[in-house]
Amino acid sequence: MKPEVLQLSPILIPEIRDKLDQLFTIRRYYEQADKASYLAQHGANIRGVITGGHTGITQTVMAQLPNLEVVAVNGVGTDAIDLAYARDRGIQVTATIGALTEDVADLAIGLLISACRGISTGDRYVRSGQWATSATPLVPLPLARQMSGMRIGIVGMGRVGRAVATRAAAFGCPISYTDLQAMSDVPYTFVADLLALASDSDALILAAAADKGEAIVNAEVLHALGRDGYLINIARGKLVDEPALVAALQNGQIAGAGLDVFADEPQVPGELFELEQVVLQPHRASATVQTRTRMGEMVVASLVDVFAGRKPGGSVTG
Ligand code: 8YV
Repeated sequence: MKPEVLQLSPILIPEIRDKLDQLFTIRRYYEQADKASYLAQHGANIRGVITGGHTGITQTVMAQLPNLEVVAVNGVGTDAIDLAYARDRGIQVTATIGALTEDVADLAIGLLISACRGISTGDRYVRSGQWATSATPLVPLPLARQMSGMRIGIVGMGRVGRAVATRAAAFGCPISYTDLQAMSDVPYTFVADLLALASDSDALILAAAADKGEAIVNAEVLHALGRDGYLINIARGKLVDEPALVAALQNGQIAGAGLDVFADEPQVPGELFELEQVVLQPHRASATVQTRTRMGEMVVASLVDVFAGRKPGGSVTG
């Protein structure tokens, strides 16, 4: 009998879907209209769960899976899972650690360039036909902000933070960072205080885990970032006080933002739609074929390992 696995969020790579169906009986929870009866029907047989990083799994759902052995996160963030509860029940939680570092860092830099240089604005301008009909076609839009050489402040010097730093360094950007402590193995400037980091940075890039669920980027931090500063978030929306961010952008207290993540996804504050200096993405920093394939392979491997009684790679529960 194949182990039963409850899938909470879709997997888009056909080869991974096939592999999952080959090895396990996959219960596609996310497709069910009546989730409560589906759980009542299948909950007792479920030995594994597949879920996304920012969507996780609630304790209420876990409580209805009495034989659950493993939650395989198709992502790196485990902030949407009660790890203490999982540990208490002996449920292993695994994540695709290392698989998406490069893609997420790429998008952070992409968002920064796009926000500074107004790439989306330029694209909209050309598509709308405005350029062709402009009275001054040689000066189509206001001048942009140079990205090379910007002082970059990185919040969280983990895998993604480091990958962002490597890329930013190639653009000639001086790099500072904050984290719980200084890291002896990186050549960048450690700044313990987030406010001080924000005020010394032209762009603040959020690459931190959000396990504490705290909105560390508040009105004060945004004020410190200042009217020439940009905020880039490829981590978690809940790291930012979103109403304060909207106000800071509307009032010109910061220059712009590049956001892949939001506090209440897929809801995005409508005020942001009106702001040209903001670049928006629907949480897709890891969404490339290459990375999602690697992530899917890691998800499959951790399920296989746990069901075979082996310690899985990427375990976050120890
Ligand atoms: C994914 C993420 O969008 O890794 C994470 O924690 O938030 C993202 O990479 C998500 O996990 C996709 O399932």
